[in-house]
Amino acid sequence: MINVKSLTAVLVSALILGVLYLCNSLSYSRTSPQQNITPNNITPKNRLSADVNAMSNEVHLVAPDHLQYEQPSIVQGRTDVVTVTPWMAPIVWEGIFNPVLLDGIYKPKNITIIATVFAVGNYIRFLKKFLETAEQHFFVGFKVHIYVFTDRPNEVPQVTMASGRQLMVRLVPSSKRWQEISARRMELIQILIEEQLPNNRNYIFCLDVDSEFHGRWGSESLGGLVAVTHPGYYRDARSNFPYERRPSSRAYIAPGEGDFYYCGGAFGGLLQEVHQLAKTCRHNFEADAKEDIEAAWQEESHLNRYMWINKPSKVLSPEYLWQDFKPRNPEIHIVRFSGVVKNYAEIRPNP
Ligand code: 5GW
Ligand code: MN
Repeated sequence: MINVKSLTAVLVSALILGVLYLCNSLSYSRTSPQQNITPNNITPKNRLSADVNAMSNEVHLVAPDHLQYEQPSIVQGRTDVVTVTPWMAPIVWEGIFNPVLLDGIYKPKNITIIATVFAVGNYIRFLKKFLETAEQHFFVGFKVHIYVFTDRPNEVPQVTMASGRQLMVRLVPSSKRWQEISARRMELIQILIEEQLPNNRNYIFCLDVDSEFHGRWGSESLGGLVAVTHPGYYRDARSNFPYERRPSSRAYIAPGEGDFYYCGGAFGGLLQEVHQLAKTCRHNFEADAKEDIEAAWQEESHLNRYMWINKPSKVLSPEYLWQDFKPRNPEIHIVRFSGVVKNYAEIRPNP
């Protein structure tokens, strides 16, 4: 005869065990979703939200569902240029990335791209073309906040911007000496980033105003710390780079040292990375100034020193800052951003 009491006990304990097992597998699937989902569950139509770890958005790239794009290859691609640094950072050239795939990855992240541009004194005349062409080529389809630092707020041009894109104007004092404007650039960038830091997943690019966009500058350029190789020196031996060569300067780079010569006219990255850069360059610039020393190319020299010690995680080819007067070399398949030819006597304040 079956004992009702013992049967109940067995059933209850089985139930408890079952519940315990379920709880356990649920919590397991939360921390490590991939291992707990049988292949049958992953059909293209029902990717589970558990597939994408909430944290993973921060540390690795999540591909959009069902995106069709050209098959990548590890044996065919550009052979005329180097696409990776010795410290394994990508060097971005036309033809090595897929813009559709990259936009598909970065758009859902809902990030904001901040751009800073200084238009002090006569340089305000460059702002209109800069803004108009940014509208056509710079992070199209993304949220973009452009901060203009100027002493002539009334002369900031009206440029129609797409939804999600905004212009912010910040007043800076006029100055006769460029060295003062230049010195304060890093300080103002540092202060701006400190205000923006609560959104530390966002990116910032600091750009020269005397330039125009001619081609896509987008999500392929995103990285922790991003530098652009200078169009004037990228084929040269490092002994010929115009680094600061006096050991008494904090921007000093010895002959035989240094990687590339980077532009002061374009750099960027994640907010906290560029904050560290701006803070360090400003500090070194001011400490040099106290000892009456000004680096050969001001903040560009300090930037080069910083980037030599703190290797950029992504390097942009000279496509990302060309110069209009310079004939294109064969490896330049597209010019994305380029400095205009300017009449120095006309635009610069007296030295
Ligand atoms: C720059 C050099 C000498 C005197 C004045 C300036 C200057 C630079 C200025 O009067 N106003 C100003 O807004 N700038 C900002 O600094 C612009 O954003 C400019 O693009 C940037 C760097 O100066 P550039 O563009 O003259 O430097 P290069 O090396 O690109 O010729
Ligand atoms: Mn410039």
